[in-house]
Amino acid sequence: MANGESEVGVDAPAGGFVQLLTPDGERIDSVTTADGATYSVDFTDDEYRELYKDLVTVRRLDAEATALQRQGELGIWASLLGQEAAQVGSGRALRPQDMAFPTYREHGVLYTRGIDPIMPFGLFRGVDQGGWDANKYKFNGYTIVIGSQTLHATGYAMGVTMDGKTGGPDGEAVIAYFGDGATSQGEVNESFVWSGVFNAPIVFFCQNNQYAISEPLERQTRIPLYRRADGFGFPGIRIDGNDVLATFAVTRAALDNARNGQGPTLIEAYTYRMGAHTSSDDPTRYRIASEVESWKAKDPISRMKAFLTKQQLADDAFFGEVDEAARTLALDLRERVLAMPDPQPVTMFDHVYPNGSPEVDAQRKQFAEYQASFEGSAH
Ligand SMILES: Cc1ncc(C[n+]2csc(CCOP(=O)(O)OP(=O)(O)O)c2C)c(N)n1
Ligand SMILES: [Mg+2]
Repeated sequence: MANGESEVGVDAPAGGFVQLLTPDGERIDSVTTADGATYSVDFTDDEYRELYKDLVTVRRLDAEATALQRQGELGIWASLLGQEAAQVGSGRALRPQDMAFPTYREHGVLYTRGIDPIMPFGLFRGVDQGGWDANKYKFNGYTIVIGSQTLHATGYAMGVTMDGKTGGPDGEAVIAYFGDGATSQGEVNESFVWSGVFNAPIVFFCQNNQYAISEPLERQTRIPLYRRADGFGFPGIRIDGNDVLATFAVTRAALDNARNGQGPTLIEAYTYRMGAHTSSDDPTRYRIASEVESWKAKDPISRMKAFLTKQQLADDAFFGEVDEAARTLALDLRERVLAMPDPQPVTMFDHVYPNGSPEVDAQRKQFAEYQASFEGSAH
């Protein structure tokens, strides 16, 4: 909850969180936090159904990517499984003019920005750098360097103010995505300082999926992450990150506050990484099955399905159509991945500097010779 506490929300951690849809699919009309802000959503029946469709679609394309990685078609994959509501809810809360700075796991946000979902497949296959136009879609390139994008986002947000682009419904706001682990990085804390003192129009959206690879949350912080904002002088709020409605409501309000000159907000989306950190990780080495099971009961998609069913907003025919459309998209992605070329490792030197550098050129030459030494031999 926001600064000042009460135990609210079904299955909430101590201190509570903003929740508008319980794990059983019960709708909570509105939530008022200790600082007096009230959160609610006012969706049409179609908008509720569209949100459900988004959730199912991004889970399906993520599952296809995981399968393709296992079949040797992608070099690695960072799955969003379990984090669909945090990503779809926050992504849909962005207005068209808002700018997003993702990590490497934000395939769901990417999808909500209207980017062709094939793009991250090329990146994780190693054949390109992602390939989307960051300015056209207002969604920057993926970053692997933990926390670095929060500084880029802060600088960009300060620029938005300097360019006079804030204010009113058409004003621009910025969102920076990062994980629980990233909060230990200097960059993230520096971003908090700069955004705070410059009152930058930015929302810090932390997906607390409970792990930084194998490190659990209790090895990362002594206080709930949203309370870190107190020390930097801006509001922090925790939401049920498996609740797409609460995620939408709180993110939309924080972005609108930012665009209207009220400065940054830190949102902690309390969620869970259901899969491995990446396809290179084995989570059974550091967490127990019962923990994963307990989070299955809080699944973001099944609660939305339960809600739609109880409210008679959707029937089996609708759910079947959504599944079929997601399957068709996944098969299309598969075909397009299979048609991609093999990665050429030597291209890793291509984008280090825009105009080249003697040192990198020498490294490229050395690597190309090394590679050529294998040619013709079985490897
Ligand atoms: C600066 C830096 N240090 C270390 C790493 C290695 N690394 C990759 S992912 C990761 C954990 C990140 O955890 P979190 O921020 O919680 O994000 P999540 O992967 O859970 O989404 C680390 C330490 C890195 N990529 N960059
Ligand atoms: Mg994490």
